[in-house]
Amino acid sequence: MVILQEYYGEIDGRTITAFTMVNDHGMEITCLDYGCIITKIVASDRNGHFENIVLGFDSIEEYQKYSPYFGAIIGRFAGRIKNAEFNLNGKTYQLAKNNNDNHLHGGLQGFDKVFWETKTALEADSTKLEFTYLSKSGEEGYPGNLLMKVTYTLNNKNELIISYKGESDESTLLNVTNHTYFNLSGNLKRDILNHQLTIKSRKFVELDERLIPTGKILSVENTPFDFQNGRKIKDGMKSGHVQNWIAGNGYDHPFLLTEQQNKEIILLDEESGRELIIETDEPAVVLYTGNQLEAEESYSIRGVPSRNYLGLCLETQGLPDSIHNPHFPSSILKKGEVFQSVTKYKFGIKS
Ligand code: FUC
Repeated sequence: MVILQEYYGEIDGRTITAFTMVNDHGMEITCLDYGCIITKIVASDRNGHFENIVLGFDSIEEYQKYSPYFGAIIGRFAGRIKNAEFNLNGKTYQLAKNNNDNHLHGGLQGFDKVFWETKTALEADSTKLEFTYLSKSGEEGYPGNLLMKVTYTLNNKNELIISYKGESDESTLLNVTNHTYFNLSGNLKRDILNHQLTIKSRKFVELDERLIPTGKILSVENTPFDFQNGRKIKDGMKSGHVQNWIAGNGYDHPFLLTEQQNKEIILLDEESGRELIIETDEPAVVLYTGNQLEAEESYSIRGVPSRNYLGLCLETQGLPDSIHNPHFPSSILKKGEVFQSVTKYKFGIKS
């Protein structure tokens, strides 16, 4: 196992380092000490070809100009908070409005746009990157000084393990995830519409036109949202289901997981044979199928023009806007309590 380090770029005169963890099978993960951004995951297909399977850029300028959160850690709050405000313990907090009148993915300068102090650790069968960030009280409108730790581990079982730990000196909101866009075809050869996805979930969250939860939790039964026995992503593109249409002809929805840490999410690209198994202790996963990737100002992702459905996100997390929906699992982090969660991504070949 090896960890390589190289200069990646600069923001405001501060150097950004790219760290590449390589395991004994040749699998590689590259990430930055800015946003904990995963810029590359290089994994083998069934013929032993190693190719990149995530959306990312080779310069920080492109991230700053174009990135819809490619590969980054999202916080303090993944997903939307309606009207960018909430009430906690009798006090109203105003958050940054960065998605119409709402708050999205932690605000204008969330965890994806800050420097993280980074330590490396090399063990016999794994390599680790430990990222630390102190989010000060008042940042983006949130209360409490919040100390965050995120660890990326790559091991010799071809697993990436992301663990999160957060502690605040005042009660606050915390709902974190990683926003990697996967495309298992390799080097963006094809879009993700033919990827096959299985999710152990019987219920998903209904969204309104602004992609805010209505408060209703719907059954997946007899809808394109039933991934329990696996289905292709393209089923949701022209399904005629109002929820697919609202999302921009695809998926942008939280699914409540019926099982945790037991192969609850499986993504497969039959053509390359690549399979990704995700296990988490979070209550939900947001499936976002890149329905808005075709930006007004066109740009390229390592030479491939950006277009809708070029990548998909599987964001393990709590539910968006939970603070306004008391029947959703809570994302309140109480003063002095420690938040912890772990998500494991196992990269393999379907036999
Ligand atoms: C996802 C979606 C949003 C948004 C963003 C880039 O998580 O939920 O709708 O487009 O990422």
